[in-house]
Amino acid sequence: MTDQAVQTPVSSNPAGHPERVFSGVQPTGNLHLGNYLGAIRNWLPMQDEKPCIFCVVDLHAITAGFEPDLADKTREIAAAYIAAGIDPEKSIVFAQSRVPAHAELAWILNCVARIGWLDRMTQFKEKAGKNKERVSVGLYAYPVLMAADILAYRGTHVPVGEDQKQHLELARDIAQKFNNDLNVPGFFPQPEPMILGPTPRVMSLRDGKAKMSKSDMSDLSRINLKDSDEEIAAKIRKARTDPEPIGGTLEEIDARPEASNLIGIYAALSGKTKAEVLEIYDGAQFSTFKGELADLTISVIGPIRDRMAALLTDKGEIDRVLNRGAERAVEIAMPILAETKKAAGFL
Ligand code: AQP
Repeated sequence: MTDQAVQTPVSSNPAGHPERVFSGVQPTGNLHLGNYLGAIRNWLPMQDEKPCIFCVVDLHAITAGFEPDLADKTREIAAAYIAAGIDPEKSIVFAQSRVPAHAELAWILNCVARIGWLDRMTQFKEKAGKNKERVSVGLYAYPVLMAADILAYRGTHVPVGEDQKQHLELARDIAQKFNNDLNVPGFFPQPEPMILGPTPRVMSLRDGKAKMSKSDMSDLSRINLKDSDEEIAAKIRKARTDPEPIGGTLEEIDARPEASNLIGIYAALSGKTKAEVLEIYDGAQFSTFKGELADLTISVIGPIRDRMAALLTDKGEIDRVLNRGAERAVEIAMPILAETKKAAGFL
């Protein structure tokens, strides 16, 4: 960042604010294996270590256009969290739009973030493509809302997939610039990105150089958490690979993007390292490997999908969980917002 104000090196939490985990998923499209392996699964052990807040970031879901069935998609993500093992008694689970502090803090932080910083965000460039003039202001300002999501709770640890690293760096810069500009050292901690596991970026099954994504036009590019066993097996069978058998060193396999992606997925789902998977399948044809990867994927995703479906038969109960979560979130966020407004000089 070029601004002088953010050059000073500081500890990420000099004021010693209590540790707090914050993360979220937007309710757009279908949740996929990338969301699970890159984010949700890594949240589970954190519940026993620190207070955790897991948000369904529905305000982010409208940046590329209003979502039909937004409320149902929000419930689906909440059900996925719970089905994957998030305990809503322990962790706070809620919808972002139910806590006004996110949007209000985002406005204040919009006045802290610099246009030059946002201009560098690669996700915006990818999503806007050649249509920069026609996409919403919301899509452009999305990373500032993300900073507000975290800082509204003084979040200290943010477990995300690798694609969100740049946005987290921006959130750190915004926090520090607010603290510096208003001369309130340590007011906001600088949230630490936690990018974990052997697959911090799960790639598309159709193109090993593109991220697995909800918005990919091809459903064959991703394993959705809602896919049937047959769909999972068929997508893995059709996944692109190169003609060579599995083998070579880790560096050699990493130079083969599709092969590396499938081995990484196997490693993440089995709890092994990529090197261990390479050793087990050294010399194997992809046809054999894919059959075993499909069985493994079904054994992990199948039970989550079934629990999700069961939870979604009682929308009222999901709404009760989200309402209770929102009440708990408001209790934390509103005093921090009040302090922020005071620091910023509002009446
Ligand atoms: N392919 C991925 N590999 C690893 N982690 C991933 N995440 C997303 N895709 C992958 C992580 O999932 C969390 C929630 O992301 P999100 O859905 O809120 O936004 P996103 O990163 O923009 O995900 P998508 O699937 O690509 O959505 P669309 O297509 O709607 O933009 C984050 O922690 C993210 O890193």
